[in-house]
Amino acid sequence: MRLIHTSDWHLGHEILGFDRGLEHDAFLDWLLDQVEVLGADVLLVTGDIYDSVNPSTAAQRRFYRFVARVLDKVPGLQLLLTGGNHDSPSRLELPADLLDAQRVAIMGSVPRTGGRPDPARLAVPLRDRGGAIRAVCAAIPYLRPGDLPDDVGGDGPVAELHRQAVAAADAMRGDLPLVVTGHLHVSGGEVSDLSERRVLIGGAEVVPASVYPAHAAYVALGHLHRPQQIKGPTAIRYAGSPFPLSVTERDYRHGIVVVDLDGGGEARIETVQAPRTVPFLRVPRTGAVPLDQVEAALRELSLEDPGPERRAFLEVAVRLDGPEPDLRRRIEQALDGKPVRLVRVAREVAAAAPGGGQVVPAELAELAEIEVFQRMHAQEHGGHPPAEDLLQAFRQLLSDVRDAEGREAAP
Ligand SMILES: [Mn+2]
Repeated sequence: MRLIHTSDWHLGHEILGFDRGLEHDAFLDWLLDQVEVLGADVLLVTGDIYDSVNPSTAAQRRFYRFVARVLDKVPGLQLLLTGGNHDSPSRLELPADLLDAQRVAIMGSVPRTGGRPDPARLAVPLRDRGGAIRAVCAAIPYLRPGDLPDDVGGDGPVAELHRQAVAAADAMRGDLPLVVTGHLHVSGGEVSDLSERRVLIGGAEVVPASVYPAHAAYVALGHLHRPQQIKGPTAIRYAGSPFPLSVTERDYRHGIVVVDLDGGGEARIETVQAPRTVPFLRVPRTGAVPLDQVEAALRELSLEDPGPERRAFLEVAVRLDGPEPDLRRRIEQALDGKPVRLVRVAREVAAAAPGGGQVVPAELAELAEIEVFQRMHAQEHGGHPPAEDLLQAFRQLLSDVRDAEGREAAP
């Protein structure tokens, strides 16, 4: 049987106020074709379907319309959706009662039995287009503290949950292949600079690849936006986001993963790159150059205008010797009339830190809280970084605030 694995759509995403709807529509149209052309039996989406727990009606309409179209166009296709940290579990599961449970399974959070999380109910049979069960999935969504069982194994509640979910899937599958999903940061995974790091404070949510059993044929992950394979006891993959969600994701090869499972529990894996609807430009291509050179390069940009929603996104990187209060205005002036959308100005401050030449983001909003704390400490205390116990206290404070906010507030 053939699965298509995709992830981290972030429907409703904006980049500095610029809507990504056109890119989402293009991706979903392309995905629909791929599902049909590649003859997929199951479409697996591993979390962060929406960009926010409270997505716009436009984002929800886009999602529902896609579900309706793909089920209609590809008879017998099964859809398995799992929740991410950006998704509201109950919102994601909301349409489940309107849909044929045999064709659409939605696991927003860990199901509960008698008020307690019941990881055994994460097991979902995967069917081919003829309706025959060909594999079983331990469909593990993003895990919030309330999703976790008591730690009876001694290696933490996350490992315990994986054990229970896999045991339930194993009991259901007999000799059929096992698939496991997750929406988390598995160690070894590469983090992209801006989009994900604010939800990964102090490595608290990093889980070792050893939670996945060697007998799993495929582990389908979401959360990290760079498509990548993870070293571990079996085939473990992040599908990645369908297109760059921040300028730092510009060079990733975004796409989908096509997974063929044979009866013997082996997976054959191939990636298919998705077309890029809107280009991401950077001036200069790498590194940073002085402002006058940036201005000259920007004035030389020669681009046709594809219309407001298709204009390229642009990142500019400037090397500065000192404060340059006019930076933004000068860049905007050099870009006057150009059909591009400026989304980031990175500054390289020559002698700012020991080691020199470090590119620092211009916008406070791009910094993780912990970095702001570290920089403020260095600034206030003669360049000294905060001591480890102080950092630890800061992380604790941060995590308490996050918990109080319901954790989902992260970007
Ligand atoms: Mn995520």
